[in-house]
Amino acid sequence: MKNYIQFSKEVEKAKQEDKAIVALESTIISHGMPYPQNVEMAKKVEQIVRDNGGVPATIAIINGEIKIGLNDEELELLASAEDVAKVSRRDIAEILATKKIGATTVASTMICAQLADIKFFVTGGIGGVHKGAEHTMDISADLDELSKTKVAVICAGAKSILDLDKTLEYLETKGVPVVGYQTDELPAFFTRESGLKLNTRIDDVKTIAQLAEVQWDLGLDSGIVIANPVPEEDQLDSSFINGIIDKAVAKAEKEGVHGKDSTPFLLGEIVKQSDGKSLETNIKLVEHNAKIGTQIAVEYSNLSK
Ligand code: PSU
Ligand code: MN
Repeated sequence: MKNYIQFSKEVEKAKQEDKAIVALESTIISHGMPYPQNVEMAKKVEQIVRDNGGVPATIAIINGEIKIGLNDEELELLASAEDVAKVSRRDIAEILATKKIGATTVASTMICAQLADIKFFVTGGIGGVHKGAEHTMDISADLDELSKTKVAVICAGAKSILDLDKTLEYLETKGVPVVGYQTDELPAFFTRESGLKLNTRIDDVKTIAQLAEVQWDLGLDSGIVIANPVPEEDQLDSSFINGIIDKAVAKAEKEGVHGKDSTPFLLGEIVKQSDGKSLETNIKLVEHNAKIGTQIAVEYSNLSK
């Protein structure tokens, strides 16, 4: 195979020193948050990974290369350029071959992380089964990726722009372990609770690292969802945020937004309609995921030492 992968200096060094590397996605930067909060968030999250003993590897596709680890200039480009493609599994080859700029989603970040031999990936929320999927068939490619790619994804659950019940059912069907970190419920991104009980709760990071080791030792080559609720003090009032989400979903339907534009449209509407409150919470929960996710990655790398 031709080499499509370009490691940053920091990640290259981390590989040689066998340090815990934590993947980060770029769609959250390019299509998930407004500028300049997006680039500030990206840099802060990288620093949190370092502060917790890991090495951050933000992933994107630039000029025919899969970049594993971005420099400041590349982060700025992803955060502010107008023509950044949203790249899921289906789009990777096109964006590489045509040498465009692409931001990777959960699905494609998992693929690139696996190619780079990185096993832990921190983000905000995963994609899932959209509301009304029984008519539209809009189900994020993130879910199938989780069923077949060996990367653990630390997130705050999924936003209730999605049908969370069906999202959990889909993951169960596909055999993806969903672990609640210090919670019995699937967190609903902006809020700690969704009313949906999880099958697995684990309260310490070491046991989660051990679960990952067993899963992959057995050749159960799927992803793992580690659901880490937003900190208590940062969560939003559920009736406030769900009211905004319902309006955003209705607006998307009225305007005929669909396909890959659907999630970015809904995320943008929520930030606007909440006067930036949702953005503050979004940033806090990603930061918290970076801390817990890095602790898990460090524990995992210690298991084999
Ligand atoms: N949910 C969020 N923020 C995000 C995304 C989802 O709260 O930024 C992004 C992630 O990159 C995720 C993608 O993988 O949206 C899912 O898009 P789709 O539903 O089109 O698969
Ligand atoms: Mn979709």
